[in-house]
Amino acid sequence: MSFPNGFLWGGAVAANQVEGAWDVDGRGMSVADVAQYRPDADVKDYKATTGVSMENINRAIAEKDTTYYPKRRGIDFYHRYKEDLALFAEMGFKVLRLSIAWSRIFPTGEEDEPNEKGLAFYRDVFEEMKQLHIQPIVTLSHYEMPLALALKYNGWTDRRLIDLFVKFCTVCFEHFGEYVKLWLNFNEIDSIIRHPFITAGIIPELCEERDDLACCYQAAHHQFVAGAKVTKLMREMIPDAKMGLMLTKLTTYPNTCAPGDVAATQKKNLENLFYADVQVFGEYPRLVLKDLEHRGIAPIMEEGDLALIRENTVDFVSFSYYMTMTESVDPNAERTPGNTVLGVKNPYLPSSEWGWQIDPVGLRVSLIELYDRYKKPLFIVENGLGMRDTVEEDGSIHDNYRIDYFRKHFKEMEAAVDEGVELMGYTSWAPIDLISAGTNQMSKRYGFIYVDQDDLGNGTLDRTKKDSFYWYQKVIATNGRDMG
Ligand code: BGP
Repeated sequence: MSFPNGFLWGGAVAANQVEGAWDVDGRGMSVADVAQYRPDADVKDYKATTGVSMENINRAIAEKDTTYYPKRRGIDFYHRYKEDLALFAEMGFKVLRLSIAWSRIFPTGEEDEPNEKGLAFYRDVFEEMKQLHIQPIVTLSHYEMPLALALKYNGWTDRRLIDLFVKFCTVCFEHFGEYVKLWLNFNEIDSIIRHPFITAGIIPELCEERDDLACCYQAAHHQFVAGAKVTKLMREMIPDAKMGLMLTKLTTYPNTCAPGDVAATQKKNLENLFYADVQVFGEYPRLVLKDLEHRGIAPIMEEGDLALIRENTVDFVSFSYYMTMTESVDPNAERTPGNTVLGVKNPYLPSSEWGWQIDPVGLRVSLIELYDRYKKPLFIVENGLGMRDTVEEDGSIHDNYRIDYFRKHFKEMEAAVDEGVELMGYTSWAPIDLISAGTNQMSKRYGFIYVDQDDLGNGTLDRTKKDSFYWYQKVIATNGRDMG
């Protein structure tokens, strides 16, 4: 058993969680800059940590300090990218997934001309990666659209966002097409219904005419159309590039073999896969669409939308995988949080402090399900373990729990490849500690590289290699043969 030659091992980050420099070189405010760290919030309640209101957005805009707005400072990748890229290269990375902050290129999303300093930053990053032989895989939209577009249009609920996004992508393809051959459109596109603001700039209280959920499906439709247009554009502008969709793979098992649980589980999984179905098959799945129609929340479509979606499907399927859930019709079943979801607890699985259930076999199940359904190459673009780390007196960090997590997941990945799944690569979330998307904490650490910063931004920002750094280096060097 072995991973294919040329397997793309690496790591994944997002601009809003690492760059910092939120008000530097002409960058505009993004939806990430108003995400507040709330020390008293229950980190297992994702609605409390990701929810927004006009009141707290306005308060955030008036506040220039970064202490409670950690994504404004990130881990200062903006100024330290050379050091970080060198560390990734030392681990042997073949690929790095990163995103381009829309608000660094078009500060409000509506300027006629792009911000030259923003373009220069990414050009420098891609040039440096080229020198280090690290291939980029770039997400065009990763939870960081210009805040101005959320305020003016209520984000992606408005159809005008399609053209604004296409304009941004045109600039990205024009300036970075020579470096970037792997693109992803919308990070975790399915998360619109779970955290509409972060994903699509939707401020629920502005959803006047249609209810919140209808707004979300409308926004998703606009993203499907935009995604199709952008794929078409990419094929014209960079013929040797490939476009992938990006799904939060939320595999759900029936909590029992009671037929009611099985039926409820089936529905959950179809709802999750819906976002990939549209982008791979080029059409809305009949069952989900019917359900949306019954509930009166089906999106309004314009003539030509479905043809565009049909003619411009994606080249590959990428996804994040952290945990699995179960489903039950019993209202009293014990629930547990996952990646911005709440599901029924699985008695067979351990959980992290944040409640996310650890399930390596579920990764194999997910890979096989996705490959069998879509018959497209797959790319795992996020997988990892958020934990608190302890720095020993001598500065070392013994994160055996992280090594154990990855080893178990890699073995299942290998088994899926062995069964015939076409897997292009794997990027861990995240190779370096960064700000949590869901809780805005720094102390929920994912990296092979430790960053000296606490939840309130105290610390030197110095980088230190954890034990897992050397372990992953060995895995990559042996293309997964040595996971010991
Ligand atoms: C995914 C996001 C990432 C990310 C990761 C871990 O949903 O695409 O941006 O951060 O999950 O989540 P968290 O940071 O909340 O632990």
